[in-house]
Amino acid sequence: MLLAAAGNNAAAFVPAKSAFGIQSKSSSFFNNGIVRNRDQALFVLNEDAIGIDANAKAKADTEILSTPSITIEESAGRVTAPPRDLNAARKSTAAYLSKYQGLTGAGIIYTKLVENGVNVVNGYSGGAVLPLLDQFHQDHPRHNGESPAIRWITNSNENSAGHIAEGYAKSAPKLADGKQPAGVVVATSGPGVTNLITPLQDAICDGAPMVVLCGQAATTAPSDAFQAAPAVDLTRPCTKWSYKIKSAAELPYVMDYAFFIARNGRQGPVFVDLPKDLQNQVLDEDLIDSYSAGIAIKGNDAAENYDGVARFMPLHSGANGDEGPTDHVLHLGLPDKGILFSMDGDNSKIESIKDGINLSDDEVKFALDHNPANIVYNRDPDTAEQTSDEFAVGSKLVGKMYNLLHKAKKPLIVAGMGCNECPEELMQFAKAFQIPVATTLHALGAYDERDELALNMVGMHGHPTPNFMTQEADLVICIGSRFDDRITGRMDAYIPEARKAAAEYRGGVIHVDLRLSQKAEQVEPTYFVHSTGKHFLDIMNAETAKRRQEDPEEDTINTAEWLKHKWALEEEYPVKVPHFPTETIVTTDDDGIESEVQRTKMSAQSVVTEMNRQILQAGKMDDCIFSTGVGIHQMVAAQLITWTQPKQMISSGSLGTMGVALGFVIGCKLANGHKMCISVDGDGSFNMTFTELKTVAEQNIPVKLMILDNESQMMVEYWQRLFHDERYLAVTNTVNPNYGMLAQSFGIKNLYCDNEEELKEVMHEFLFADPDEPVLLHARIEKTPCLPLVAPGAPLQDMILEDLESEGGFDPSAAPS
Ligand SMILES: Cc1ncc(C[n+]2csc(CCOP(=O)(O)OP(=O)(O)O)c2C)c(N)n1
Ligand SMILES: [Mg+2]
Repeated sequence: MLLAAAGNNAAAFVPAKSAFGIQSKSSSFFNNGIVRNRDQALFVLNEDAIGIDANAKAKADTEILSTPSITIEESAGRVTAPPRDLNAARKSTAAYLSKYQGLTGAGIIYTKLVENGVNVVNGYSGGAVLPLLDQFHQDHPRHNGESPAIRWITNSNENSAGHIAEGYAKSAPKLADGKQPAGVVVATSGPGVTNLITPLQDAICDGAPMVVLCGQAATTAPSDAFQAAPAVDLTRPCTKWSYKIKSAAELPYVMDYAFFIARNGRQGPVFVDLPKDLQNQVLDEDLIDSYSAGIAIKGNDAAENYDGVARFMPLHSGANGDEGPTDHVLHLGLPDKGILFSMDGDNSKIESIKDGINLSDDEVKFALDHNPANIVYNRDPDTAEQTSDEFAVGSKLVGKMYNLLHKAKKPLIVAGMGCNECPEELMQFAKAFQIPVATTLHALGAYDERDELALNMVGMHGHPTPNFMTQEADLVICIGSRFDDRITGRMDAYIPEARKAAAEYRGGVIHVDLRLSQKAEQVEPTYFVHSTGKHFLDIMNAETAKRRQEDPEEDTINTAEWLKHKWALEEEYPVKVPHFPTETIVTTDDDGIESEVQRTKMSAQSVVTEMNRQILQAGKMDDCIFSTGVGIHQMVAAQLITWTQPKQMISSGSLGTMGVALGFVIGCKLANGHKMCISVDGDGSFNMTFTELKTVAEQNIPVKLMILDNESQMMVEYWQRLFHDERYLAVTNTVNPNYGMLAQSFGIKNLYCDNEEELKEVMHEFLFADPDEPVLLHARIEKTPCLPLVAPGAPLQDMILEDLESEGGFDPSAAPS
């Protein structure tokens, strides 16, 4: 529906079939994997406005699309042609801004939060953010005495506010546009910002969409003003976009852009720095006029207009700034990562398109990591020659890939985060070829573990069977995972059979990722599909249906032996649950009367197994979401919970941040009020952030908080046992609080259990007795490691399976990081 004209030497694009359509691309355009002149993140006016040349259309092959943050109307019946010259651009900018005339910067932000569908914000107060905070107050005149559209939640510190927003964003159901909502945080300058660095880094690592809005010292303040911090510099490396506004007039664009960037491509956090005076600045006619008049054209004098850091200005959409119409196009972000966008004809919507502007290599790389091009690449193992093709039903390389899938005798799917959006499509694909499916930590539940093809979690603490089978597989289909070292073991020993099969044209590696930069980053793929997991599965499922309709012979399955092998391995190598001997102990009751009772100590594994059993038995697993901290308890939960739904395990998978479980579970409950949200936390992790119990109590958020207390940072303690001759340092939590009393002091119901005999009953009460109020369970457990553990530096199949047996003798430098 849209598209830009191209200048000299620039790529031309056909209009998208729809705003969310699939595009194709000529091979000449992406030979050798080099793509030029493609800005997937450009936003321009509608195609009529730009006047696409019919010949260019005919020659063109593809367009890649990112989706807009706001619904796009089809161009038919669209409003008037947009401006074609600078004056018109200025006028239309002024017209758009006048919608917000009379509001302060803070008022515009609040309005834009509402426009972007935000209904809850977590945060913390501070002088620099007072004007924005005030907007949330229910007595603020903007609410006309009604309840505010946005629920404001005060946390105990900004760090938790960030984790809550992340938990919200990671677990929330999709919005009408098919994408996750962003979690939103409001905080003050200086320490407010620095407290947010960990959640921002966590969110960028795990691809969680977040919009973080922080106050800043006034633009007139000196650089060393009280609580001023170089917020944009601090947050730039851990955000997709970090920007300090220069005028309240920018805010309508900045806010839409912030949500767009956070929620599109590979999702992630954005940061907006809000000087206090600009939060108070009123967008009046004069400001609108002066802002609109300041619009410049990017052309040959582009350098003049660049401020070298972050920029925001309308610019010329013609290639190289030479010829072409002047459109209402805006540029935000760093020069090398800037993203161009524009409002449509009536200036009410952002549209995403691409354009013929020449891009630098960095810009191309950035753009291609945010917008899948739907191209499949094939590497010939003999000649190393690369070919590529459009990724579409019936294309040559898709046909070849299908043949390989059909031929393989030992195929295995590694499902990563990219499968979380498409569990049905994944199951359809796996069933069609009878391929077993292993999942990464990020994708637990993307394949229902109750199904017979499920292999459960793969990797360092994965189940033994998927680890063994990965190494034996002749074809590895990795969908939406980056081959992180946590799932591969020693890289040069990874997937030897698939590598051999690739050389013999009977297998290899199919890698699907929406980031082109992941191609051959860790593993040289036989096929690389630059696409989303969902699109990959849609196309392969459609190709399969077509082939089988044409030839029923295609329906034959070659994996029967392979599946028998799977079930045999699973029987031989289950994940073990440590049990302790039963002891007879003497207890004294309140009246001082002694009696003997049988007591069996618990392990993290036995507690999680009992929880899992009861939830499954009650038929409630689909209605549960779990968060974890980082440590043994996290891996035990990953191994032993029967995952049935994607986004059911909310954990810090990439950064491995302790202390997130409480914030995450609050965010999960805020986004999924009807679900049972349970945090499975470790004592060390919980100790980091338990101040957030205040938020739980104050807001009466009915979450279930389980603390697996082994008085230790057990994961690291075990490494010290294996790799440092039991010299334990910094890992023992000898003085943990009495967690029950701690909960009690906030008025939160609490339970305690330290033995298997009482576990069943206590667990039942914890899970089912109080659906509408928060409950804390202090489970006192013994120290047990989480096994299997792939020995560091060892191949994936080389696992420590039993405690005691395989300890010691490892190279200390090989300890996991
Ligand atoms: C913020 C942070 N600091 C340090 C670490 C390193 N680390 C990984 S696991 C772990 C121990 C976790 O202890 P606990 O939460 O009690 O879990 P357990 O292993 O005992 O189940 C540590 C210190 C980390 N991942 N995150
Ligand atoms: Mg612990």
